[in-house]
Amino acid sequence: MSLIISGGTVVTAEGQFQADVRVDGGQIAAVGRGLAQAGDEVIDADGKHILPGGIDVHTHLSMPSMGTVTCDDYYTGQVAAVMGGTTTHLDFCIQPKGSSLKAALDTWHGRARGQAVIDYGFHVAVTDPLPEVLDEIATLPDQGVTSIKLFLAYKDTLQVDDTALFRCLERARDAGVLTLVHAENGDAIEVLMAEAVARGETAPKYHALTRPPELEAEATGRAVALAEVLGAPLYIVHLSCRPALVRVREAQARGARVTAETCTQYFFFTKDDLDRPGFEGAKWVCSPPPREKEDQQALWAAVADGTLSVISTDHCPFRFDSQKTLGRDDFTLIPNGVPGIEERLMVLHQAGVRGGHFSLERFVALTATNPARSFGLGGVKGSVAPGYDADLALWNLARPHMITAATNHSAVDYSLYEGMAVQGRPVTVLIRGQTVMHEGRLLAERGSGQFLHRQRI
Ligand code: DUC
Ligand code: ZN
Ligand code: ZN
Ligand code: ZN
Repeated sequence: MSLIISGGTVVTAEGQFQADVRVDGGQIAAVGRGLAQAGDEVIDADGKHILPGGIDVHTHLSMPSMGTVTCDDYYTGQVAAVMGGTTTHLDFCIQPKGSSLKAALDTWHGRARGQAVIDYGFHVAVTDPLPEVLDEIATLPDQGVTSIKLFLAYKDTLQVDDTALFRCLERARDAGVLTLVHAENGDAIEVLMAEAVARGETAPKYHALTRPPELEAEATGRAVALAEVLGAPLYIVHLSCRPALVRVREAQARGARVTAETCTQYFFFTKDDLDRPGFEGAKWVCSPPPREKEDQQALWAAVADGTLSVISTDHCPFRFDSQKTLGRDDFTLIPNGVPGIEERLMVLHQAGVRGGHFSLERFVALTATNPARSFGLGGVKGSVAPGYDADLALWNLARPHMITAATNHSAVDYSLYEGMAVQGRPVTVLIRGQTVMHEGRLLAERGSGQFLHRQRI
């Protein structure tokens, strides 16, 4: 007996068409007209759009940072994800200094095991590039991990120097591993932050003012140059501004193996949001910070023209009532990060598709198909086609919904999109053919999410 999802409009990166979807053994067996046979279990998708489940390749669940830990664990963060139509995420496993990458991965596996309700994988952030750690990069693909991340900011905690970046790019290239870079010049930022604090400039807005776009562009250009010399693949995370975009576009025109993502929040907010009354602006403190209106316009154009191929969240939630407050008297102590794993698809559908910036097909490409292909999940996740996992989000594109923290599922106590009205939301979500969400009810069993062994890049 098969499962048939009948009568909906299938949407892929390439097109949309009326079709049934036949699911056997958790995978899509066929997509076409009139697939239902006697005895099949049928889900009626009449009037619904059948999208591949969203893939969010940039999240931070249960991550220790700046004296606290992100407030979503693998359960709450993934429940929030699935409620918003996301069925796979890639999370950052951070190497504690002195530790092996293997030990760090073991810790992260321990956090996810028994908790997960969606499928997941890990990138490893290399923070301490000891010789034996560099050697370990070649062993990562056998552990199912085919991406590493390097921070060029967060001096004295996460930041690595150019020697480490260059060596890691080289080792990663040889191992079939993609190198991700957080591109901001952490040395210059450190000086600007110290000078601001010395002048008594301690409010949240100074977070944005001490991280100017030029310092993102500089670090982006530097990472691009090192990768180009090596012929190594490079992926710039959370690109936020026009000057950094220019570096990526130029590199791509030269034929460099450079891809980049932006994150939802950079389309919606500006540095002025950090200057909201009182301490409210702390809710928007993330790095890079929200920029200017012109940057938003540049990002919309870049996701439409292909310069940027992925939109992720950088979901890094800290509670406003008890965690952001660590920086009440000094913006440099505000934990960096914003939530968004539940809102991503709904607000991007609203502003991106309804707002006329890109098609529904491009929305699917940016939020599911391209992320899968870029991160070693091509042919497995991210499309509605035979052979793919049956990770499907049935959307009612006419359904109105108001975004509010009160009905969100994350453990965080605010939403950046509070009060935003959207039309269109996922109403049923399947993972490997199992219904895991229906009409806002969680149907997944805790622990049913699987770790994904990703292919070499
Ligand atoms: N930026 C954030 O805002 N949070 C997590 C890490 C990062 O680079
Ligand atoms: Zn019907
Ligand atoms: Zn980052
Ligand atoms: Zn991040």
